Order: sequence, then structure tokens, then C-alpha cells
Amino acid sequence: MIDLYYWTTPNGHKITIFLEEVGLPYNIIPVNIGAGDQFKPEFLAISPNNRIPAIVDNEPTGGGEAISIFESGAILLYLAEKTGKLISSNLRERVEVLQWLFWQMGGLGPMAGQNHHFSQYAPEKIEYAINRYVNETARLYAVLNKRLADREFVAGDYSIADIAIYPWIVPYERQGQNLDNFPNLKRWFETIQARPAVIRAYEKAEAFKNQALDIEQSRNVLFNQSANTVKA
Ligand SMILES: N[C@@H](CCC(=O)N[C@@H](CS)C(=O)NCC(=O)O)C(=O)O
Repeated sequence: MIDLYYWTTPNGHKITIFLEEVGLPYNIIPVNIGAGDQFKPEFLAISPNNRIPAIVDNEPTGGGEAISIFESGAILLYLAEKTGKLISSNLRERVEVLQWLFWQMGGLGPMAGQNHHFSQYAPEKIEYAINRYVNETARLYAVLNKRLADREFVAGDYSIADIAIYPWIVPYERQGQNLDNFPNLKRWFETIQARPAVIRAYEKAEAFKNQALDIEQSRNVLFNQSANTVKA
């Protein structure tokens, strides 16, 4: 059984999508990041960066002690290797998947995250910051749109690269983007949106929505972190 430390955010959805796709049994442990659950010692013991998602695999391949993993890209890669699913074992196909997985982890996720922050949550509307991240998100959407011009999925068959990217496109309106400007991306988005596992993953999230705090209640927990938060 996999223990999944989860909240209803794009990085959380990546892992429920994967687990629903492959049918591995899992147990969700909610980490309400608006309420500060990410700072509980038992969570920090497996996720020292105080971020969700994290997993504990209680039955690792080959036996032995449970393995805990943080960082959504590392989790997807671990689970793909464990199950032999959603990543190719062929060297050339695998490297395609890894490039686009890391593109999401190092590019689309952080840029869209800052876009959400400055467009939606920052107490002041800083035009320079908003333009910077909305434009960078648009650039990344255009890169993806071009990539998808001659292929159904991002890297060969449907893979952990698609799973990592999809939840960061879901809030496209909040990122100041219009999918009609990116027709190949829109077609890919609608294909993934219709997958039964993806629908199930987003249905799972609904169960926790009533525990979510509004942003004013969470502001201090989420947006006032510094080195002192970690030292404490
Ligand atoms: N690079 C990390 C990012 C994880 C991340 O930013 N998680 C957010 C939710 S999407 C979080 O836990 N935030 C809690 C906080 O800011 O304290 C990953 O992909 O796992």
C-alpha cells in the first residue's frame, strides 16, 4: 500500500492521476497546507521541504524497509519504475519522457506557480511581476503547443510527462491564458481531461474541498515563510 500525503493542488493531482491510471492501492493522508499541516514533525520527517506531495511505499520492490519520497517528479519517476508503467524502457523514448518531466518541474510548475501568486494572491498588484509571469507562462504554453503539433502526447505514448504537465494547465484561466491561442495544446488537454483516471483523481479532490481555508485565513501560513520557518 502507498501512503500519499496529499492536498488538492496541481502537484497533489499529479500523484492521484498516476495512481488511478495504474490501479495501485493507496491511502490518502490529507495535509491541509492552508492550515499549516505541512509543518507537523511527522510530515517534515518525510518531506523536509514542507511541501506536498510525498509518499511512503510500504512495499518497495525487493522488500525491506518502507521508502519515503518527496518532490512530485521524483515520486512519478519512482512509481513509473516500480510499476513499469507510463514510462518507456527504451533508452531514446525514456529520455524524451524525462526531458519533458523535468521541463514541467523546472519550468512550467515554478513559473505558473509565481503567476498564480502575483496574479491572484499578492496583496498588491505589481504590474511588472504579473506581466513577467503571465508572459513566461504563455511562452511555455507556446513551446508545448509546438511540441504537440505532430504528436498525440508530449513524449511517445501517454506518460508521466503528460501527467506532470496536465494539472498545471487546468487553471489556465487563472494564469491569464486562453487555450484557443494554443490549438494543439487544447486538443491534448481535452484528451487527457476525458480519461477516466483523470476524472477519478479530480473527484477524489472534491472530498477535501470543504476543509480548504480561504486565502485570507491561509495567507500567513503560505506566504510568510523564510529561513526562520525552517529553523523553527
Ligand atoms: N517541487 C515541488 C513543489 C511542491 C509544492 O510547491 N507544493 C505546494 C502545493 S502545490 C505546497 O505544498 N505548498 C505548501 C507551502 O507552501 O507551505 C513538487 O513538485 O513536489
